[in-house]
Amino acid sequence: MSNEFMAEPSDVPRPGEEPGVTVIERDPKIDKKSKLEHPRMWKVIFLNDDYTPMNFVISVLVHYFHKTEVEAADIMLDIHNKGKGIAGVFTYEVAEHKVYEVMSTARENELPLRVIAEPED
Ligand code: TYC
Repeated sequence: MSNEFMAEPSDVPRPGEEPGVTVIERDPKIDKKSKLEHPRMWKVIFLNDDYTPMNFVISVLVHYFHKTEVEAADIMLDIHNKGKGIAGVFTYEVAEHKVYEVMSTARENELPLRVIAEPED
């Protein structure tokens, strides 16, 4: 249905054709999910091994990841039972720093604990 008040497609100014209007084209890479608006987050993942004492892992989770003793024990047991587990999710810089801190502490104590950072999907 059309009447005299309805614009024909050819009457509708296309973006950028209105006088005095400048359309800034949207970069499809800079949409709502873009890295600019939502920086990718990184999971800090502890890997299990046979030698690092359980108490050491718990204190690292309490000290560097601000877990309670109970939360830390749960996470540690999950890692122990499943092979790996997530200690937290952070921006790249923070995740990188956490990995560095934990690995340094582990090596100072001559322990083989491994911690990695992986991007979230
Ligand atoms: N499996 C270790 C033990 O039995 C404990 C452990 C837990 C080690 C988590 C590493 O990331 C780790 N002592």
